[in-house]
Amino acid sequence: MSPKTFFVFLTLLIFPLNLVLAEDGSELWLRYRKEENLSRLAQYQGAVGDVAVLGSGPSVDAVRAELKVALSAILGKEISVGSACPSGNGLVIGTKESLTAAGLTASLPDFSKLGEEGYVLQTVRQGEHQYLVAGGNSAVSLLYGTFDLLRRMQASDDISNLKTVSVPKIAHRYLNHWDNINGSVERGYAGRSLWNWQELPKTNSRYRDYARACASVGINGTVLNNVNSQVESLTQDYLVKTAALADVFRPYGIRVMLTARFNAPMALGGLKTADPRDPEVIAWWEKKTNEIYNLIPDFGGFLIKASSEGQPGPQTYKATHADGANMLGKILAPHGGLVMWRAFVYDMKIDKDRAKCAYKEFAPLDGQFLENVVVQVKNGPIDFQPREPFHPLFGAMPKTLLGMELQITKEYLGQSKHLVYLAPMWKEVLDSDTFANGTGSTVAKVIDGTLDKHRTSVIAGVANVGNGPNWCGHPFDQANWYAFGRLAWDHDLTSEQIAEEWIRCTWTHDPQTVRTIRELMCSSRETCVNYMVPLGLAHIMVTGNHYGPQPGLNAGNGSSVTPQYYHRAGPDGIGFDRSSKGSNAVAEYHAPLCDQWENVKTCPDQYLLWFHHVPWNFQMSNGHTVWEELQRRYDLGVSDCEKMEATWQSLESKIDAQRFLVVSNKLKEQSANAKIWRKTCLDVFQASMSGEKTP
Ligand code: BDP
Repeated sequence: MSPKTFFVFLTLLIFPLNLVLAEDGSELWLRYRKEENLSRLAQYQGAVGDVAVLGSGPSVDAVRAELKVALSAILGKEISVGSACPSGNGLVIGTKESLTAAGLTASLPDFSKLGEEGYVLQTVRQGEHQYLVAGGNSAVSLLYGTFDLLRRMQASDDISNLKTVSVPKIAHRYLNHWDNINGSVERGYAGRSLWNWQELPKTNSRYRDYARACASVGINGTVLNNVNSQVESLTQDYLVKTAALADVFRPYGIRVMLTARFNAPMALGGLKTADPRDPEVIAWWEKKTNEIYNLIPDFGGFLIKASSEGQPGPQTYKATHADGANMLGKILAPHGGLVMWRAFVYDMKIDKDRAKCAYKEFAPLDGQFLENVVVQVKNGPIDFQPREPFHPLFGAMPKTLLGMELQITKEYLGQSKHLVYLAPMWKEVLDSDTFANGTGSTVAKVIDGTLDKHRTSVIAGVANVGNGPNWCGHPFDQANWYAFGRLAWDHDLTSEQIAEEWIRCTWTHDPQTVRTIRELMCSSRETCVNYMVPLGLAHIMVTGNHYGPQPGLNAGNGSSVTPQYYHRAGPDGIGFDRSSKGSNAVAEYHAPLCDQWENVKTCPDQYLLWFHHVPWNFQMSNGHTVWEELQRRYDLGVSDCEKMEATWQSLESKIDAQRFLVVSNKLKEQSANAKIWRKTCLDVFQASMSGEKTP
């Protein structure tokens, strides 16, 4: 233990935690520290030392409050935020009308292209004065413009001559909380639920900080409760509590939504059926929906997990997903609400290959869903694995509003113990070409609605926040919340850009340290794939908490829940044959992908064992056999974890002691875990190879 680490350790023992944890991560990326570079500080003082926010209302008040705190901290002196244009140079924030009244719109771009949420951030010269102007068409757009400016200032960027126009590419950018009303969080690794249902409708300051953090990266909606839904959430008592949260979030442009259990008319309404075609069922949902909108006029809609993992659904009544979703869609439409109907279904009676089930159930329904029904599809066809090819539904339902569901909480990627930055994984999916409409039909264009000309668009991220002090468990998991929001706003941003922004706001401006952390983050996902599921393996953490490796558990009984079902290691080889000789899942993809992935010689290494069962002596393109290559990848995963540890140690003098120690300990655990993954998996594969029964 270095002297510095020892000191922190000692202090922690002696003093109560909150006295010494100056940097406990609770401020997220909104730390607002004083600008240390003096010439930059002078520039900032000139540009934003005098501030006016024009207009009034709750969102404008939120802009004022944020600017007051942030600018006072960054400039190191108390800043007051006025409401009339400064007489000299300064920052002016306002909607189009107020900026026009102040005579400031002449040199600004056309506001009609900004929509409701887009903003312009531009340096404007007027007579002898220079103004930095943030403008948009709505009060919430001003909040987005403000957070953009504050991001630049926190990163110590030059703001002397800005000319930015930013419009979100995806309309609905939602978090999905898998929170239960007893305060537990399904797949949550950062403490208990943020929502204190016991105390609500009394609110606390954490709710506002949550809203600030979400708004700062452009997240504009949140589903408060678990997809494995409890009907109690729809009772009047809980709706009043939900309304209290909605009131806190509204100024920050965030709408609330709830999951709804499909059989609620029975469980809550005492009806004998939940058949979506039954008039009494429809009347029950109508009444419930009206009750919700009376309390929450901007309620976003329902998220439904139906006929999946024990959740009730329309199939019980021989109705389809479209019947169920449209019943609710019709009821929500007059209120402006959406139905987000999940496509996470895998009834293995439909197909023995789990990866094919959702496609088979949903693709034939294309064109049957109402306009305000979103079919919410996970990024890959199985379940949030460290690597999967994109879900084939993204290329198969042009007449349906498809939303994408990503998982920010790293259920299968080391949870809050491993450092894994997820932006590269999400970019891989977003940038994948579905070829649905020729070359360039990327998943991003499918879900932002541009490929098939949909009127709206949805992306959802399963949240990783809890009530723990640093919100996300691992200091680096904050980056995943941040990256989700940034990519949802603009999927053209690169993982590196997002990491760089986040590091500069969260850790340091020191160029070498920023570069080192960025490289460490950007390679971390591939490292995780290598020590967990290299070469297209998947679901080696099948049961229970989905944390550690279980390649041999119940091997061989052929059910959907055994790891052996997924990796199929045996004396003849390893991998799941999804070629035309096997399950033919490749056929769910458009040419040229289906041909490329069908052929073991052209299938990329990263998907080899996803699509093919190959003999142990199969020759990889680098000359290794698949067995040698598996060993090499696991070794690489382990050695890259050790490198991460060493790299982090080299930053000790550059990082505040508290967070340095937390990350050091977690990286140590990650390296130890990677070794366990390597040993457990390779032992089981080797045993399978020689036909031994695995434990
Ligand atoms: C799986 C999770 C489970 C979720 C399910 C879902 O293990 O807890 O309920 O996904 O997405 O990954 O519905």
